[in-house]
Amino acid sequence: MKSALADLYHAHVVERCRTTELALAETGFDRLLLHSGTPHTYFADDQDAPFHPTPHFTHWAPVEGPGHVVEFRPGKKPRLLRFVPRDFWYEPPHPAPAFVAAEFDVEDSATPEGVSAAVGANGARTAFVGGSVDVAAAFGIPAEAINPKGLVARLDWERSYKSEYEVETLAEATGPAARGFRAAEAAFRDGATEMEAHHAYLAAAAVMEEQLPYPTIIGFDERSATLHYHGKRGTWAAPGRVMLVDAGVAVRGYGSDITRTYAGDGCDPLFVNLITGMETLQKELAAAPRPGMKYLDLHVRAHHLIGDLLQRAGVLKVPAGVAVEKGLTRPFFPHGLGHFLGIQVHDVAGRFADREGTLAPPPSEYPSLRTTRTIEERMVFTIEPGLYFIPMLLEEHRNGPNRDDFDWAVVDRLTPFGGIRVEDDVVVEAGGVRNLTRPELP
Ligand SMILES: [Mn+2]
Repeated sequence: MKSALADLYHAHVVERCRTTELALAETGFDRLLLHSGTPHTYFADDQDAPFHPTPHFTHWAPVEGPGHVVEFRPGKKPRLLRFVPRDFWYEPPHPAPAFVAAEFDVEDSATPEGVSAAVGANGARTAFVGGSVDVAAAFGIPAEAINPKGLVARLDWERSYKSEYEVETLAEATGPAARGFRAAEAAFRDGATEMEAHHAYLAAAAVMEEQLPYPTIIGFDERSATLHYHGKRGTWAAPGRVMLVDAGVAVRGYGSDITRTYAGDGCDPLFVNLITGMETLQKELAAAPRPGMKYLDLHVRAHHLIGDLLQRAGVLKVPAGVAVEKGLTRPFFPHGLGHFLGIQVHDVAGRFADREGTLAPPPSEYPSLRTTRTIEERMVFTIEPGLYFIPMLLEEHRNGPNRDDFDWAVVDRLTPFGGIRVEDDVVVEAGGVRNLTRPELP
């Protein structure tokens, strides 16, 4: 009997066949080879970096390991050509799961030459997508057919629209992450270090560090204001008063991306108010997306809400409208409201204007915004407003023409507590939006 997962995955592969057939026709190809990748060996060493498969390969087949090929030809059953070395040093890849194998003609080879032979002869109308140019050359692919720009843009574009299989996979990646967050919070409240909170997260999520979709960010106090803080200190003098955790879990190659900020004993009540205020405005923003809206408009709305919160807290002395107009919320919220989420944590095509890959860059006042798209059904993105006290960014305002719009005594009082970020993953549906994170982690 077929499982629900097998049915969803079948529909996903049918959709891949349909969109890829169109993309190939538009770009003059009639066969596509997706290569899972080659391990990266560190220079002058015999050790490899953790292996990350080519995302376009994962889009078709959640099969781990290097050297595999998915072959698609319109009208034909796709083939999965697996590289399964006879090896006693390392564990060979597991067989493809039954729900995957059912969608492909699967052929295993013990050597790269065997995979190459299974790929067979190539004409000019075969395209190769993957990072291993040497492998493509060994397959006989001409240079202009290796990662052709127009084709890759179209494949990226289609990844903006998640199938039901992908949405359910991302939802599945939330449960273990939520268990990790609860354990990290408990460790924090018990006086753990950043490193101990990180280990509590890994243990509760039941993952190894290298399986994470991205390195966990666990920062206490002022370190929570370093946007991608990876230090995870193992010692310090006193317990943390604020903890920011930004972490996810990967399932079948798709990762969740969640952030929570916790106040502990000794946190300034004004900073606690800011955390509560950020949670309230984040929930409002996460419920707001509708098909037809521009993501940029949500981002600007976030700046107004944060400006309002900063005025109520006494950090800014001007109303939100004035603060946004003068760019005074930007040092506190220097990143974008969110990004596409999928196989890549910062998923592709967020700044595409069309399926040909024309870029739609963000406006100059918001250079870090990763999503400039009009919101459509089946898009999955994060909603992650932030509010930080980053001395480097505040410096120019402290001595600038707008210095009197800030209460610098309040800024200095709150700076030791670092920053706040609250992040959920949402999928856009016809009637509104479904929050994938909150059901597991309110
Ligand atoms: Mn994120």
